[in-house]
Amino acid sequence: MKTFANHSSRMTGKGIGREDAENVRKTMDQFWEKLSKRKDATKEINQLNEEFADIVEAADILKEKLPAETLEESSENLDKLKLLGENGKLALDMVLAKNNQVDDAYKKLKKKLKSNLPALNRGARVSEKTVLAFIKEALDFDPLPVVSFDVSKTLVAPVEKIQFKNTSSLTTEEIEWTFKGAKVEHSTAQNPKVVYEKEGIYPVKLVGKNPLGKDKVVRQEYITVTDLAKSEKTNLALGKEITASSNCAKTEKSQFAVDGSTQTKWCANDSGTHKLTVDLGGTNVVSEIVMKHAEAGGEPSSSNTLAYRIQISKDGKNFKDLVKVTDNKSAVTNDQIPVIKGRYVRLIVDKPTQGDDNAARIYEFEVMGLEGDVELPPKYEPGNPRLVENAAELNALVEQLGKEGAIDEAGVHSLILHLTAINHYENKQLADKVVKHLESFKQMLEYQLKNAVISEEVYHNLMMNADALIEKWQ
Ligand SMILES: [Ca+2]
Repeated sequence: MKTFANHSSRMTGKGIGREDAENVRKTMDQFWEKLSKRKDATKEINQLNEEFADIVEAADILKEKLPAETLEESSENLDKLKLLGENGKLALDMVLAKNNQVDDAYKKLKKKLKSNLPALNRGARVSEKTVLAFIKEALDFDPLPVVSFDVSKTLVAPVEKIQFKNTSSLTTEEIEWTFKGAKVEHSTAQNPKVVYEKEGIYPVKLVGKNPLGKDKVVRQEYITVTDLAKSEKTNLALGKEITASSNCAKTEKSQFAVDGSTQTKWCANDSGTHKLTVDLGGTNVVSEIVMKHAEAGGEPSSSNTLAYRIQISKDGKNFKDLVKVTDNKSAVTNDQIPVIKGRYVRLIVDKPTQGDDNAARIYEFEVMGLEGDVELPPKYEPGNPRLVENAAELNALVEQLGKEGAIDEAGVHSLILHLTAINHYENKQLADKVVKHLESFKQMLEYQLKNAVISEEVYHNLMMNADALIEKWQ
């Protein structure tokens, strides 16, 4: 048992519990890292168990020893602290059950934890944020890869760089991007920079794997490349007509969300869901929504919008969802959306602040894009490269490239070794084996590209053919 002095360290300032338990956070991060990579996390599991037990014990001891008047004030906080400790332990047990594939125990614990979650999110403020964060992470944990990504822009001019960022789960060990129509169509980098040379609307695919499985995200018509994007994007909402579900005061009306100033805001605090709708005055091209929340106007970060949705409409009646955010903490949000035309853009505030405060505070609502109903480029259609039908044809292609001097003799030899195996499994109709060997054929191509055995052009040609065969057999 730890000393009482240690327990009382959980009482800080006005609240109970530590704002930032840095060491505990570090242990949690190490735990997630090891668990995700299927390494032994016994040390971290023991430390976390001890930490959660310690929180429960601290709450009990404080309740017993505090003078009556202090206790009256903080009794609710102490109950909450205890609940956090108990649920931290539950979360840890749940994750381990999931990881060890004890499905019944996992389902039971998850159900319990989910039903406890509302009580942990509301009521007395306890600043043990670390444990609450851990509980939420535990509920999101999946040993299988979960793939996702962010992008810096969805509307660019030809040859303008786009920065992609892999945001897949820690459990995702290998990734592969496909940028059809881009200058370089394949990448295994975490955060590749991508360039498109020609106008068009392009798809993006990200596949993630680990030894337990794979996941993928495909976004069709995701990147729009047009010469029109050479000029600066405009804030289409600036000074436009805007309406809101309600306003806190005359000086905090909806128009202050589109006046271009972070000194002024729209505030809404009625009981219903807060909404803001801006009329862009005509059909425009929208590609990005920038919002400046409470903190951007100098208020506490706890007042930043936690959850919101953004929708668009051509007629002001039928709206389409563009963005759904459930866990924002930032002062400024920047949501990239695949280019879309519309006239009315609506913000729905699902959770106005980080806590119980129901007032929405939006200092600026910026709808970025191109002015007017301009003509967008056509959807990208890959030219008609002749794709092979089977390993034998791919073999012939490799030999042809060898003859042309595009691949040296040793390079041809190693590729043909793979293709011979693939041909064998094709004949036996063993799809799994065909795909597996095509994957190692692709790895060989990557190795050859890296070692300058083949050019980027040959690499892409063979890669595209290998992918086509994989798609056929999957
Ligand atoms: Ca403003």
